[in-house]
Amino acid sequence: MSGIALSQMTSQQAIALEDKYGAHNYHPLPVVIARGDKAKVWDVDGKEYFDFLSAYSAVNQGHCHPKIVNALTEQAQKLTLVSRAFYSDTLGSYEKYITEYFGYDKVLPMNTGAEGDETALKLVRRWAYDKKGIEVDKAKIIVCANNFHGRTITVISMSTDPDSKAGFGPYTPGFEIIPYNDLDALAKALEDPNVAGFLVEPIQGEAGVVVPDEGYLTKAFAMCKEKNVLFVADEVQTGIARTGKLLACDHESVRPDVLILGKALSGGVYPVSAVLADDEVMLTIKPGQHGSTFGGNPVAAKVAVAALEVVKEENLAENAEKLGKIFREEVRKIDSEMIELVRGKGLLNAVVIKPKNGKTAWDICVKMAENGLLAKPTHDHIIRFAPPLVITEEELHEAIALIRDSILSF
Ligand code: IF1
Repeated sequence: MSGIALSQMTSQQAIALEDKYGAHNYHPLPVVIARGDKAKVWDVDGKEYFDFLSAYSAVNQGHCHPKIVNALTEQAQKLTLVSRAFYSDTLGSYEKYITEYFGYDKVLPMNTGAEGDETALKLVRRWAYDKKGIEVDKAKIIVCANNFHGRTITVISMSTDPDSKAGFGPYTPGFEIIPYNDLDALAKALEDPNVAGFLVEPIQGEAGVVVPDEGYLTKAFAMCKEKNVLFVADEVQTGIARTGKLLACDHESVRPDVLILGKALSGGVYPVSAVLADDEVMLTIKPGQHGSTFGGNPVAAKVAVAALEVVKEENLAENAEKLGKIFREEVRKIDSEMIELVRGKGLLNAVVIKPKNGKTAWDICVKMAENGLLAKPTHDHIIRFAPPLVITEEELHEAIALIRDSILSF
């Protein structure tokens, strides 16, 4: 497929159309992708790239995984959407499958990660009033600085990132922000009897793949239990085998009271998110109190089952664990003063870049794109490297060579 134009459109035409007719809410690398397969994508000119972003960890199963695409196309020709005004022949079996897969009583199906977080926040508040007995409208939820949980108004009300938050006020109240990976700060915040939940990313993705100290999740969970506070894990980005275990919480055998999933729950084929919890929490929401037109639709149900089956059938967590170790070991060997540090778990890694002669992480990403590897900086100085978990060891070594050549070219 090298060099054969894959699309009638040139890169320039595609970019110009997006610029003229689309909102300018992104600043993409100047690469126009036309096709994806496994760990690779091709641009409109047929140039091949390793995809080291994986649509922010949504295509863990690899681009256009045939089993997942087949699930989509088969169901799409039978029944796509009936809304939850009626039952369907697909939702119940999906709900059974996913609740047994992750070990929870029930699931509340949604579409995007942000909706998953919003749903979790509503569940925590309803549980606070109906079960914990907190005075109505007084529930507090603790979150961490530098979090990323989505782009809706309530979710950015919890944010400390000016880009995500500034200029969108007034904000939703009821959130306490503490430093990440700081148990003393958590202990202090938990003293407030109105605290209902602690919402945390087991690894902070957008913040730059910030891995907390060993034991942080275990101790934080124990402290929450002691204070009858719900431990809510946002595994939208870290879940579905990305960090070398099915869930990032599994590295510490922590079972969140509320688990939020998204992105790779569909293998990047369709928007699917889910919130899992046991009956005590889940049944605080009654008919008519929450929902979504597309939540749990037949296509999403079939796609999610296929995507989760692939994770097990292809041992994606084990592959992520093994190849992640190789990635960090090999990239740490690159002899460049631009590499400040390499961190991550499984195949969710980041390299912190020290600018050199005015060259930054962005310049490295542009150079890597020229060399056939796609990655994008998160904030100014950190490059996230997150290939599809189906990448082979041979491909990984090829990719590392491209990363090395690109960085050493400065
Ligand atoms: C963008 C970031 C990553 C997430 C976690 C919930 C959501 C996300 C831990 C919301 C989404 C995406 C959103 C996308 C870019 C990407 C991202 F840079 F924005 F922060 F991955 F780190 N929880 N993350 O990471 O899920 O509603 O998007 O389905 O908004 O630019 P969503």
